[in-house]
Amino acid sequence: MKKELNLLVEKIRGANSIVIVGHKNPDGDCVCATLALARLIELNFGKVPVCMYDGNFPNILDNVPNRPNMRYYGHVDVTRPFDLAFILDYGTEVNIGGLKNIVDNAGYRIEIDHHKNDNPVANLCLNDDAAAATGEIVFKIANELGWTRDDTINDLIALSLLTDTGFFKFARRGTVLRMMADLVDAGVNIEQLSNLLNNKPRKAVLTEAAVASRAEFFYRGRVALATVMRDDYKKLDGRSDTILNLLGHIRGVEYIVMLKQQKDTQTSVSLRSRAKPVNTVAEALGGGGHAFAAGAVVHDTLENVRARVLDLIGGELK
Ligand SMILES: [Mn+2]
Repeated sequence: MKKELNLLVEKIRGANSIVIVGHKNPDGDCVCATLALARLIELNFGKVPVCMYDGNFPNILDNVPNRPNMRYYGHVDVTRPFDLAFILDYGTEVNIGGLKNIVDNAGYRIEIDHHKNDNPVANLCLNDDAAAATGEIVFKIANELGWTRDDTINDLIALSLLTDTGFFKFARRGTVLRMMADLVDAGVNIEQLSNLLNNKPRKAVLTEAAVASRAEFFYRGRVALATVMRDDYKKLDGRSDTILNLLGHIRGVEYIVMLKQQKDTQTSVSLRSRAKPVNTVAEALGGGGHAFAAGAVVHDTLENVRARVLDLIGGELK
């Protein structure tokens, strides 16, 4: 690690232009790790990296520190290649989306990621698939190199840890909790950070509530199924975890399914399970994911996909 970190410092020192990107449709970890790294470089090297994203920027992140520094790539002049590109939290190459050219054209590439990935795109990889968030790796790098941090950086790192672990529900190691303890001692206020994420448009939340209230139940209440029709899908801006969470509160529910009608013949399936792993069901539909949270996008009508999902889950319940 020492050798890699020295190389990282050398590359930052030698670069006149630096870009930091993440995955398409960025989430809390992606956005906050990106902004934290940018601020760390600014504070410790006096250089201001350009932060860019592709896809939709989630409303819940509109109040995170330094949010205005994160720009949609289509609005940035990128005719001149960057000396150095950081690629954060991206998982696999396809997730880089429209930022791919910017990454490819950069003089040198460094990636920092906590996803399993057999085909990294960078020259230097600072990856750790045991880390709970990309922000965890950024924090570790900053500490090992003795970089100065400020309140903005601490808040951003804390936000990346909080969002990617579901406020520590999915924390598998003590490391991430010890980091959070350090951040709280340094002045981070978890309640404040939690509140600043409450920033969804009214129509999105009301639509989520309406969809949840129309849920159907199968197999004696062991399966809850919510359906997002096309008109509602637009109001949700593609994100609707609240629906899954709400249905997960119901006693006796083991599987939660959310179907979204994206187009007439394109239906997205989100699956959550409290019992057996559900990624096998997602894989049978051509998707994948984690053991208890998985999904797929199926090129078929809502009705057909609904029948297939219920059939597959019925098989799991036997
Ligand atoms: Mn992440």
